[in-house]
Amino acid sequence: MATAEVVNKLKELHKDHNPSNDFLPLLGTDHVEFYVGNAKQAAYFYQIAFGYKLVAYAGPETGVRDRASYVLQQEKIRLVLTTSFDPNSYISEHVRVHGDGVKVLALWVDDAEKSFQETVKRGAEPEFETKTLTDEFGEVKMSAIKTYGETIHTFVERKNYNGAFLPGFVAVQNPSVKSTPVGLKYIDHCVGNVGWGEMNKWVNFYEEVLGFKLLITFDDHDISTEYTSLMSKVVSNGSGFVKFPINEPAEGKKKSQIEEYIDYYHGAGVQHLALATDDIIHTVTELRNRGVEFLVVPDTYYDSLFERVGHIDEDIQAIKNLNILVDRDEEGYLLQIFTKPVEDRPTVFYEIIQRKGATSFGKGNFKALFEAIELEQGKRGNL
Ligand code: TYF
Ligand code: FE
Repeated sequence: MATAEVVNKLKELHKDHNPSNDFLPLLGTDHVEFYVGNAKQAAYFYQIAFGYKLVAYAGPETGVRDRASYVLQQEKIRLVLTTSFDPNSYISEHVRVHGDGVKVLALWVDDAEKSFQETVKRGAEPEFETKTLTDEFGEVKMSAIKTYGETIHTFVERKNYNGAFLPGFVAVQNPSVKSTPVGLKYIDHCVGNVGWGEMNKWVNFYEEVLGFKLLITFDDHDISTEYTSLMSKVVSNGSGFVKFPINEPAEGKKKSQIEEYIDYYHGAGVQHLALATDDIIHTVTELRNRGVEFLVVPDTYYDSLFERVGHIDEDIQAIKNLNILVDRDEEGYLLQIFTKPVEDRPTVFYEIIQRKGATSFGKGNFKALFEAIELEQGKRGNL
């Protein structure tokens, strides 16, 4: 699809959006929960390297006997890192199979029970029914449904709740790790990788069960290099604030990056979280100084950059030095960069994105980006 079409589609999809007839009005992403082998050390990484602040904790010291959870926040982004002490728990099983990875994409709603009823009625598989959690700071209602792989969507209703995170968590007043934010603001999109031939099934799921709309289709011709290939469709909720691209591997001369992910994650799961900043030069400079590793595109990428995207406000030399990618659509441009996987397994990674009007996903960068990914795949012996 041409960029102009994408932009028009976005406008068309959201212009008639009326929250009162949306059966699943979403207020945004509430949090993303990872199940990990050692939450204490993962929390240190996210505080020091990514600049999150530890805001809440649950564990033995707070009366939770079987696990520890760290809640990290930077502006609107909230990550929860959970580790289990019980080798037979579903959490430990998740870590055994997938390594550290995303279990929960939690959605912030006005009505957790209605969200559960409406989605289950349309075919969602329940994970857990609505439960009410209370403490001295108020009440939170939560329900959950299953999505691709072992990932779940929790619906979180927090009316008048003014605790640090959820009942059961204790606010952390003075974290021992002194973190400095890097300018990350909100989650722009969350991407899932699914198995061969499964993309359309999951796109249908988001359309039929959650009432999302198909926003963009990238076929294997859009997303292929000389060697590898994938397909991707982006679904979005009514307000346009929640966007879930779904990737599946496609046949190429060599192994698709999506297949590599599936092999190491042992199933479908979250591939990347795109985090928005409004000063990508500052954010990426900080992340690099703190040891975060990024994919590398060749210097020749920048030879034709101006021709492709025209004028940009940022200093081109700084963009080139930091290896940031730029793309333009009808509405503006975007700057983006991708980390290497943040696990030993080539599974979860991050995108840092700054939108300057653009509402698209950086299609003009796909070739350079996928070649950069292949370079890493080759180093791992997985190409
Ligand atoms: O989310 C997106 O669509 C872009 C591009 O494996 C992308 O960030 C798509 C697939 C992929 C890596 C990046
Ligand atoms: Fe992305």
